[in-house]
Amino acid sequence: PEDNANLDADVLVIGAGLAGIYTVISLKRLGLRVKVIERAPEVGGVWYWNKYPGARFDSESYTYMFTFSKELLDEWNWKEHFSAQPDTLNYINYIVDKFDIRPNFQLETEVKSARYDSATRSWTLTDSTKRIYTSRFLINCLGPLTTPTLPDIPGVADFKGIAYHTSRWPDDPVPLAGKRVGVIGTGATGIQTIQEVAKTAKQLTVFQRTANWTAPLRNSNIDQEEMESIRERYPDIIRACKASPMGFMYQPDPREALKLPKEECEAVWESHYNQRGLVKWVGNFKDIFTNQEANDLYSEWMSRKVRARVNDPAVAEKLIPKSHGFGTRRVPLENGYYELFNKPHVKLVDLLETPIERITETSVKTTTENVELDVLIYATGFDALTGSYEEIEYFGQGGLSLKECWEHGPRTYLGFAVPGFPNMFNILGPHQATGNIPHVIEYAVEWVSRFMKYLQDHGITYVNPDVEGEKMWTQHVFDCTKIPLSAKVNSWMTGYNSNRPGKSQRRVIRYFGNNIEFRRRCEEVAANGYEHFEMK
Ligand code: NA7
Repeated sequence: PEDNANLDADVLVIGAGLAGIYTVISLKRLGLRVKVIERAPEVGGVWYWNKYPGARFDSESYTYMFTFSKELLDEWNWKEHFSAQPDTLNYINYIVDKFDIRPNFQLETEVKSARYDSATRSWTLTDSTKRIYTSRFLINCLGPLTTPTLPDIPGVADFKGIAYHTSRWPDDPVPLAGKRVGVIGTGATGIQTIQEVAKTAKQLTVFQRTANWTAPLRNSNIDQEEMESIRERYPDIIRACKASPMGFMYQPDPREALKLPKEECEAVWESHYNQRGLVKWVGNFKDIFTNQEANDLYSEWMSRKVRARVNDPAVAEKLIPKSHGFGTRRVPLENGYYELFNKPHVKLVDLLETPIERITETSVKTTTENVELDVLIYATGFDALTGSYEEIEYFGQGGLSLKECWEHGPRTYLGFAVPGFPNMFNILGPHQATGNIPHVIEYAVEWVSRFMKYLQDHGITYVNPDVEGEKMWTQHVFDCTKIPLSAKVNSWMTGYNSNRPGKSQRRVIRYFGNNIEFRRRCEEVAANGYEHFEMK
């Protein structure tokens, strides 16, 4: 098992998104032979797949990026405060070329299974053409929102017009101008899509089941002068992100909404509303996130904003979420979303009142109407976090199946590793910190890379977390769900997916702890010589 030479790579990585890309950059620095296998025809991961109309950051571009290279920070100029998908994909390709890692990627290759062999301490991956790839280590960079879900509604396959899930949008332009378009889903994706499609469609019907909170984005272009001033502030911005619980440049306001005079609260909220970006969510008073009464106050204040922007009071009420408070699901940002519903060609269908009965060859049929459509867009989300792991068959020691191990929900050690699956690490998988994704990826990849260096330095060819570590971490992950209100509502973050059997109730798949605490715990494990990892 000490000889790597007859293996195809020292490390095989699955997935060529930001996590896979930074893994290659980091591990190449250790002199390791790294190969990434990716099913898409291009690198980019989520930013390759999600090219639906209107796809862009909701986080400020100059915070939602890699920070590991000063040169990269110096060279890359953001065009907008909230980067649109094509420019983000350019950014990713720029990184791949700058660090000269394109040869490390094998694209258009779909891994179907990954099997660990105890005798050789190696992994064998098999792709959809039965070709095999071998390595000492396997790093899964599958992405948390990878596996799209179509709605579990009769007739989905019957529709004869143009139909796409937003994350499978084609490269060729989809004719939307002058068409009758329907969008199912009003999550972050639906809200972006709706705003773009409404610009040219003849008629747009929005099929909304759960209304979503959204608030102004206030995007604008960044000229050269502003970019230079942002660049000067990079050290401060990066410091702020590292000091923030979710990795964004805003800190939660340490004051409590419940303890402040109403006028003072509302003045802060008004000021946030008029600013660009996520401050109105992640920069809010700290009790908004944990105290229902405080959250109710803010949600009521936000509801007034919706009512002021929508002409028809009945439509406004439908657009105001009733089942969850502001910020307890992912808050997308908007530019004129509510005003769209004042336009004659945009219609809201409330699926809670009139559910979809079926999709026909030409229409979406609800309990009260038949909406004829040329184009049907499914913005119906993903089988989050665990879905991508279920698409590959993982077999660990003695043929142990990951599917079976995770049958009642994922269990990991630090979100990085799973007992019985030696020499395998997960980046941004279940039970690992999330938030500002590029920052989270940077930390996770750097932690794993430091560990790989340690293994290299100590001549270790076998590493496997123990069950005790898994038990402790899983308990910690469960404990972290006790406080935040976001852990108590149905959303992809709580493992809820009405379209997948067995997933229509909440499951603990996400880490609800904060990034600072996550890093503290991971650093402690490293400082203690990687406790709870068995090594040979
Ligand atoms: P989300 O946030 O999971 O949203 C999916 C939307 O689709 C949501 O409004 C769902 O309503 C709706 N949906 C799903 N299935 C159905 C069916 N069967 N019928 C009607 N409506 C349905 O996914 P997104 O792609 O918008 O966002 C994912 C993340 O990407 C986002 O959080 C950002 O981080 C980026 P429901 O709420 O289930 O009633």
